[in-house]
Amino acid sequence: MTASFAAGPSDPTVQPVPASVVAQVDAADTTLHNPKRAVISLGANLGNRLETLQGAIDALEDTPGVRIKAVSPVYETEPWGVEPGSQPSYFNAVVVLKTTLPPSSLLERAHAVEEAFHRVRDERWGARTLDVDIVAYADVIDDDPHLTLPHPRAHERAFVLAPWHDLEPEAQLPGRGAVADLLDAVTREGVTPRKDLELHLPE
Ligand code: A4P
Ligand code: MG
Repeated sequence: MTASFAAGPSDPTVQPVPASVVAQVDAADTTLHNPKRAVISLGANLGNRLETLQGAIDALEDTPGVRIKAVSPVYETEPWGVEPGSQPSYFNAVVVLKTTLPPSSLLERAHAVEEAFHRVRDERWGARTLDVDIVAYADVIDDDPHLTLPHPRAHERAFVLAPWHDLEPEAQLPGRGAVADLLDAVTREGVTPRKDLELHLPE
């Protein structure tokens, strides 16, 4: 969008485009020509956990403007943040994708995928068929509670860091440092690789 158009032509019936809209359209244009890398964490502790995780990967790939690049190994993990023994264990995995969607649209899509797998939101950290979180989007750092980037708890969770490190040993979590160092600093207790299980890239 050009500045002269934004400033408004002389025809009085044509309203000038507000600068904020110009900025948004320009940002969307830039993303379209320059796909961004995002890291997504998947978790399930109800239902058929492996099938759900694979279904979520396939559904993300079916999103226009999203291409899955890598899928991590599967980990079986003790529920974090709740009384031990009060919930079934999770299966967790991480995917790396490239996307032309801006972060807000990627989050909308993540929620739609959760809903497709009958996710019910009743209590925070409650058991769920599927959780799809955006761990990181390019090098964006943003403390907006609706979409905090990177994910505000990713740096302290072995169930996110371990599968991500398997995929990308050199990865950096924006604002937090090397994933390898973060992983060294947290306990891996209760985070077990399930080498007998496998998720795959969508066909
Ligand atoms: N939100 C803000 N930033 C983000 C982000 N980067 N990615 C907002 C995704 N969502 C983000 O999330 C609540 C709100 O967070 C959303 O509406 C979104 O706008 P939610 O998915 O509705 O609820 P939640 O997941 O129960 O809450 P929360 O606080 O996001 O929980 P977490 O931190 O995702 O933890 N234990 C094991 N072993 N494995 C797990 O996967 N997951 C959780 C959920 C707890 N314990 C776990 C696991
Ligand atoms: Mg969540």
